[in-house]
This record gives sequence, C-alpha cells and structure tokens, in this order.
Amino acid sequence: MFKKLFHNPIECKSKHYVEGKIHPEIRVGVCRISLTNGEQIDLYDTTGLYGDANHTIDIERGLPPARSRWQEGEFRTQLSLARRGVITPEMEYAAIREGVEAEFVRAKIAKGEAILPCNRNHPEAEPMVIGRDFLVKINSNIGNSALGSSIEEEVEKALWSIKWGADTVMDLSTGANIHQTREAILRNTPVPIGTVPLYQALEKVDGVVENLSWEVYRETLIEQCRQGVDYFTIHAGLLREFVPMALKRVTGIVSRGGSIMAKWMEHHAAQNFLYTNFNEICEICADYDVALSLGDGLRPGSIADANDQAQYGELKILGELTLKAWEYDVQVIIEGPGHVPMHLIEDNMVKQREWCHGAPFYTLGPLVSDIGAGYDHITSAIGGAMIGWMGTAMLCYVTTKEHLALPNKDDVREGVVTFKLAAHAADIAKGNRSALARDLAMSRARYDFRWADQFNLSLDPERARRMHYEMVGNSDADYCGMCGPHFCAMRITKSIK
Ligand code: IRN
Ligand code: FE2
Repeated sequence: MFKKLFHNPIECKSKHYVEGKIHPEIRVGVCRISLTNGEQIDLYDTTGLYGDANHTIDIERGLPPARSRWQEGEFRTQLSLARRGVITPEMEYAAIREGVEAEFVRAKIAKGEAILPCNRNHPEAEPMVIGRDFLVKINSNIGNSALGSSIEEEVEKALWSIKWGADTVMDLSTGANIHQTREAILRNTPVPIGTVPLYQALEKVDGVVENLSWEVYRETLIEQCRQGVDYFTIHAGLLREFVPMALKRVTGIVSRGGSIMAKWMEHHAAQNFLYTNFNEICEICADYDVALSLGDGLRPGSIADANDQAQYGELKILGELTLKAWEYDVQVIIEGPGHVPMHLIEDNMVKQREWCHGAPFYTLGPLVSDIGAGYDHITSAIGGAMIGWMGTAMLCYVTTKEHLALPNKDDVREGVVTFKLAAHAADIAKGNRSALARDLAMSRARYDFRWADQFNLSLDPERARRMHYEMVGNSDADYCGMCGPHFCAMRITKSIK
C-alpha cells in the first residue's frame, strides 16, 4: 500500500519499560527524562513504539499487534470482565500508566465510571483508561474532507497528534478512500481510534440524507467494528420531538451528525433510527468491545443557546441510553458541549453526573465566547480547563481553524498542546501527584537556570528551545531573554544573602 518509509516524526527523551506484576507479559512504555542534576522523571507517554529510538516506522507493515497475544478464552468486553471481578492485562496496563492499583481501574470500569476503549481487532493500540478519577485525556480529530488530502497525510497527522500528546484520535474522514484511510490509521496507531460511522454511511448514499437507512448504517457499523475502531460517536439521543426546539435557536443545530439525523427524521416523519435500533447497536458493539460515545447532536453552537431545553432534553435521553448499553456490557462515555459561557459550565457537569449515572463526560471545549475566530483553541481551552477540573474525563481539542477551515499540521500541534495544557491544569487542580511533580521539577529547573531541563519538561520543548535561543543564544545563561541579565528577579533574589 505504501511505498516509502516515513522518517520517524516522533521523539521521546528515552523510552523506559515497566513490566506487569499480575500479567508479566505486558510492558508499559513511559517517557523517561533524565535531568541534568541527576534526577529522573517519568511521564505518561502516548507515542507507543514511535517514541522508542530502536523502532523503525514501516507504514506498510503497521505496528506489531501486541495486544493479540493477551487475548484468550471466550471473548468478553472489559465491562463484562470487570463486573465479574477479572483484572485483565488491559486494566493492569492502564493502571501502570496512571500510577494506580489495577484493582482500582477494574472497579471504576465495573461501575461504568471509566472506560477502556479497546476493540478486539485493534491489537496495535495501547490500553488506556478514561474517567474522572484518572488523568484528564484529550482527543485530536483528523480526517480528510471532500476538499482532499491523501491517506499518507492522514496517517502522518495521526502520528503527529500522538507525538504532541493526543490520548485518542478520531478519524472524521468524509471524502474519498474512507475505508483505506481508516485501515492505514488503525494499523499504525498505538492509541484508541474513534469515528462517527454516520459520516461513512452518508458517503455510501452519495451524500443524500433522505436515502440513509438503518440497513446502510448497520452495514457500516459492522465494517468499522471489524476493522478495529475503538469507539463510535452515535447521535442516538436526538429525538424527533427535540428538533422544533433546536430550530428556534440562534444557531440551530451545529453538530454534523445531529443535523443529518434531524433532516432524515423530518423527511421521513420518523423517529431517529439510531434510537429505535439502539439495542442492536449495542449487540454489535459488544461483539468487538467497541465503546459508545453518545453524541451531543444538540450541543449549543452559541453562547445564546447554552444549557437550553433542546440540549438538556437530549442529555437526559443519553442517560437512559447509558443504562441500556450497560445491560449489554457495552462501555459508554457521554459527549458534551459546545459553546457555554463560564458561569453556565458547572451546571453541565452537575446535570451530566446526575442524569448519566456516573458515565464519563467527554466535551468539545466548551468555548466560553463566540468571538474567538482564529483563536478558538484558546476560547475552548479556557472552558476545557474549567470543566476538566470539575470532573470531565476527556476533552476534544479545538484548533485555531475552528469555524474557518481544516487544520494543517501546525494547527494540529498547537491544538493538541493547548489542550494538553488545559487537561494538565485540571489534573493539577485535582491534586494528581505526577502532574504536580512535573511542575515542581520545572520550577526547580527554572530557578536553577537549567535550560535543557526546562525545555524537556515543557509540553512543546521545540518551541521553548527555539524562543530561548533566538533571544539569548547561550544555554548557560543565568537569566532569560525576557528581563535580560540586570533585571532578572530570580538572579537578584539569589544574590540576597
Ligand atoms: C466531542 C464532544 N462533543 C462532540 N465531540 C466530537 O465532535 C465528537 O467526538 C466527534 O469528534 C465530533 C462529532 O461531531 P458532530 O458530528 O457531532 O458535529
Ligand atoms: Fe462552534
């Protein structure tokens, strides 16, 4: 499929492996930073084998299917096993990454308060856990559109996303070669992959919404399950009776999937087929252990529409669907907004917890204002940091190009790093020990003018290094370019005896 080998686009300081205790066959990679003062600090690492200097990328061959060796016996979902008291290799793997007991991960999954997305047909992915009691995760969206981009470019964007720290990647392709693009991404990514199957179903009926049907959708769902997609966004909570409420809004329906389903329901004068066939969706997903990300087709697309009847009506239905999915041992997360002003954010978290029975929340921002065009990674990271602190488990990144254009590589990088920052800020506020340790190491390095350590401990070492050298040029300087040698407060403080 691919002729050329990629140049390794990913670098990690050095990859260190931790072995499992319950399951000695697992080896969990962490990114080890050796500081110049002799200390070492281990960081959560999303880069998989790409972060290992000994690994050569071969896109044609794909990553080794590490997880396939762990699977044995009759197939069951992680939720089913967790409920039976089984600690799977996947659970121990995720626990080691988080620095918690494997039993803790099992208990959270059993209660539905965390998910471990791992399709049995995506053995290349490294297990990770999403839930409010774990590190806040971020998702990066990639995918081609009718306006183009090649398969190789999309694989490169996926690897680029994980290099900067994306915990999961969603392939939102809508243009040509959807199947092949997804295949290449799945075979080459060490993180869970999500999709919105409705997009491909719509492609199959040439983009004519009226021609969509449960049959086309079902076939698409099975195709993607077989390929190894780890979680699906499914807009099953958008009921027909909510559409009139949404049409009265300032910005109507801003979810792609939501608008497609609303149009289909209006044309056929019928209830949402994702809702009416939800049991079968669960049966299919249980066969592969695909997690459901219940879509927010009615998320507010403007400050004026935040927390309205349409949005909350849908959220309540998502709560009902959660219980239904759990009956099938299918793992669930709940998608959330959108555009929400800061003073209305907390209410979203409170209602989601109350109505969705503790299932993890996964939000798109929220964007705290509508006027950030060109800077919407910031508008949304502000809301993301707040809601992450309040207990949201995963943040969907937003790039500078939101509302304007498809992101390029630079936009993806800036979006991922900005959201890592939001998630990390939330982790600190939640008292996560590894997050706090990294900040403390950074502050000590800063006070000691250990520049190399400062760069390595930051989220974007390349940018920090470049900015420093452009101004100061000298890595031993005991001042930074911002204040210069005579006005460096830290330097002056140190001279006080
Ligand atoms: C996340 C939270 N709410 C929405 N999302 C993401 O938006 C979701 O995971 C997927 O990547 C995308 C779906 O967009 P539409 O189809 O709802 O616009
Ligand atoms: Fe928006």
